[in-house]
Amino acid sequence: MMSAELLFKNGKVVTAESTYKADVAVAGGKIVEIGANLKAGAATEVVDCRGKLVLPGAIDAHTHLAMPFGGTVSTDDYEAGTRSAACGGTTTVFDFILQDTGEPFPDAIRRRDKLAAEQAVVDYSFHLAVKDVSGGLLGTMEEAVEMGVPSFKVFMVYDFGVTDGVFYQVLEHSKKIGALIAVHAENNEMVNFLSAKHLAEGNTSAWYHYMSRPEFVEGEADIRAIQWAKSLNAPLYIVHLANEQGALAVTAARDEGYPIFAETCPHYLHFTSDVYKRKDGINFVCSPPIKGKASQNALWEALKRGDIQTVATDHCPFLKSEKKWGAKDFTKIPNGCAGIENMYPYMLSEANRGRISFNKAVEVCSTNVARIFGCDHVKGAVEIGRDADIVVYDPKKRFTITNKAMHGDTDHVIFEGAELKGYPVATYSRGNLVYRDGKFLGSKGAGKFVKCRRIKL
Ligand code: DUC
Ligand code: ZN
Ligand code: ZN
Repeated sequence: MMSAELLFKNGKVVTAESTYKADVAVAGGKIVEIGANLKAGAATEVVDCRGKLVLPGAIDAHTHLAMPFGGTVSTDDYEAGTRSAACGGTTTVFDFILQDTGEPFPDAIRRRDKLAAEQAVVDYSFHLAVKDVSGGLLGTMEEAVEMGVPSFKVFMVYDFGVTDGVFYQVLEHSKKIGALIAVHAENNEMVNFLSAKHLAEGNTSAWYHYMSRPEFVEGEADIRAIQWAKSLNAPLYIVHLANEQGALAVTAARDEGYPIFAETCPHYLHFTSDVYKRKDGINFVCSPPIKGKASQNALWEALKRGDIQTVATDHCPFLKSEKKWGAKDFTKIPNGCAGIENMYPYMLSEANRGRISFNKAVEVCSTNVARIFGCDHVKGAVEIGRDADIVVYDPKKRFTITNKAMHGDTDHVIFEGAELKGYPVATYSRGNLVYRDGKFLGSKGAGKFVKCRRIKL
């Protein structure tokens, strides 16, 4: 064995498949050996992991950092967002780049990478949100794939959403170039109609955000998106799946053998639409909105069955003062919530309470994400040869989520007051300590771009 710089001793390693006692040795930022009774050299730093779990860092497949949206810019930039991520055990984030109209995709990557490279404290990669494929721009997708960004997202809603025709065209093209298309699925016409109707009737509170985008508005769009992907046998990844009808449609398509994948988020697993009746209901406004109990149950079941493969945050925080813009008109509330620091601790806590296994939490928060988005050669598991993105987790530690204890730049978290069983005590990014016992210890600009490979699903 090459001399280890770092040795995680006496912990229990958790992978997507198994849990076992072993030491983990790290050199040059990589995991170089895993086994019993590994010896430390004179210069090896030993991390005592007795009674702890040794986990791969989470990979957040869905963030919106410093994103212009809803009349403002999301609160966390690449520095604050990745700092918060690190303190919640997330060691890689996939951020969405919103293409400018007329902008070639490689230019969009370069534009955002300038910011991320300078600011990120943990590793990052991107998905490209497609606005415009006219005038030869479709052809620039391939260069983006070659640059290491093989995943693209289309929105079926918002002013930057695409037409059905563009969605289909992009799906068709993705097969030729080894890309994966992700979709934000909601029926735009229905959202616009129902929003206008509720406002005209004087129904202006956050509850009517949910009533304008109820279960079927998302479910119908999921079914339509799946239908098109099936017709092309193109892989499709549904982001932030939040409803039962969609979960059943994904399950049916997968049972038929189609490469359809789905992600959900902790807020859909933890809360129900009742939050929109709360006094602070505006703070929970995101799209798709949080749905009813039947949908929540369906998401957990699909996750357990493997029909939902990933959990991500859709981290898109706004300040309370910005959320208040919509206190008297739900359509003026910037859509999005913070979550980047809560995802892994929440899923691991649910595992610790017995709802899922720790292996499942690792699978959906890390291993599957790396595999689906083409970075499993370096990320997503405690395995020899992969980056030493490691979380030391104490299953006995109790933790209450408060905004005060978070490390981002926002002023509230929707999980305020949630009690977790177990919490990460340390996070390492490529072998460098970035978080320990409540304190951020990383540095701005240390995060590196993760070059993803062509998608093979
Ligand atoms: N939904 C949100 O709630 N925020 C960001 C973008 C999105 O689709
Ligand atoms: Zn979305
Ligand atoms: Zn999103």
